[in-house]
Amino acid sequence: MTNSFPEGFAWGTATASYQIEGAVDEDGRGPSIWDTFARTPGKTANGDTGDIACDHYHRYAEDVDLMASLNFTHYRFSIAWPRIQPTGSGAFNQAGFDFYQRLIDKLLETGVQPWVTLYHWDLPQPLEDAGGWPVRDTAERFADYAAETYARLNDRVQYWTTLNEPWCSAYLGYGNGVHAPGRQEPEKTIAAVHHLNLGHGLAVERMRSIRADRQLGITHNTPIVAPATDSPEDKDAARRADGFGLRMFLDPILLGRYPEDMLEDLRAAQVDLSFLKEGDEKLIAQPIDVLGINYYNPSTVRRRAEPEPEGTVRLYPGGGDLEGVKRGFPESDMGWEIEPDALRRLLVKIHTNYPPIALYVTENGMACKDVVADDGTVDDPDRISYFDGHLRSCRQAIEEGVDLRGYFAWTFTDNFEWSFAFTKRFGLVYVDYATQERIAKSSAAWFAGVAKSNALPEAAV
Ligand code: GBH
Repeated sequence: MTNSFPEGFAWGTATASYQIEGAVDEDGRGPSIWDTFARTPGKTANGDTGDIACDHYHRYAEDVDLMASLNFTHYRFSIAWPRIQPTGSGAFNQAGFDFYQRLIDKLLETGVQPWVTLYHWDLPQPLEDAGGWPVRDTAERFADYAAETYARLNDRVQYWTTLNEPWCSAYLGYGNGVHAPGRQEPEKTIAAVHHLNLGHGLAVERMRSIRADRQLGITHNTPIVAPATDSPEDKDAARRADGFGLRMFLDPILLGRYPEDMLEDLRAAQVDLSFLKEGDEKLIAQPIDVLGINYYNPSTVRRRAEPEPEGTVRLYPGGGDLEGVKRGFPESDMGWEIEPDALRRLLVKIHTNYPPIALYVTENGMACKDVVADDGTVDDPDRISYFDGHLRSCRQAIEEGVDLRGYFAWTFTDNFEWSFAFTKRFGLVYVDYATQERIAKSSAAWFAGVAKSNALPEAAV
């Protein structure tokens, strides 16, 4: 097998607005659910917020120069809805568009292709106050925002994805509440899933009618689930975890219908499905051009026979007996298991089970305990071997027929890691938050070599 990637393979890094931008009160930006959540005591590590983060709003030009110097061909970033439409409906904010215009101009000038994510979790707070994603109106509001943003920026941006990881928005936001808005109402999560799917479909329909020849799609963190044992109970647990995590999202978009076994389970768990209207599945199934997959770790589940521990908050309605277990793989600083081959299996599975679609790995990466050495450098060999292993896995998937067109490392610089705030580092570039100094880690140099040669080194790292 060759170590080269197909010609034109996209090499990028990915980021998200709230994790890097800071400048939360500038130029007319409104508050998002992440501002509110992060400012609520006890929700994030050390009570930290994204108020300043990497100060990317002011440092975007230097950041892009550094990115270009590392040979990246593409950059996946998200647009902050509350900069564009401060209250989530009604008036648009010109200064918000101006920032992204400047960023896009700078990218194109330096030869980096922009890839836009329209929603990476920063819902305008007034929309949450009106009910958030469990409410249908939020999907309509998202489509309005997406259409206007696309109308203004489609001239120079070829790649557009609607949502980043709606799994997180629905189940972490409204199920166990570890993400904004922090609600613990698992019975509402399926309404949130549906309205996220619907918002995606409505947005794609509107965007396509404005200009048809752009690459439109969505990014999912679909899990690759295995049962802990071969017992019928664990196999059924795996079916359900795969249903909640992968099929409730990919089936309506790519097959035009929700999985029947999941709808049956939900009805049996007394979940009110009246939000599902005639014709919705058709709206969700707009043709798309690209599917982004974010992958970090394998998932192994069992069916817990014992009752849930006191105080457990469920992720899924009727899912109290689903329990993740570890297989004994090495772990990242997040405590997530590392199994590069699972990425190959995930890509092959999607390729096998769904109609043909161009796939991109839109996130993959590892948190490490990075430290600055006395000579001012940051050496992160574990991250290099994580990337090397997962890229070999991608290479293998391509060999097996998967139409994989690109790979985005998570992430460019260390940044605000949601509820873990600044205690976890995922970057190729180290950030000293006291000074905002950027230091390219050894993984950045390694990646620059891969991107430049469009190939992996001969021997695995
Ligand atoms: C992504 O989410 C986000 O898009 C990005 O913003 C974020 O910074 C990045 O990843 C790193 O976290 O139950 O222990 O097996 C990642 C979504 C969902 C990945 C939960 C890990 C299971 C952990 N995550 N998942 S575990």
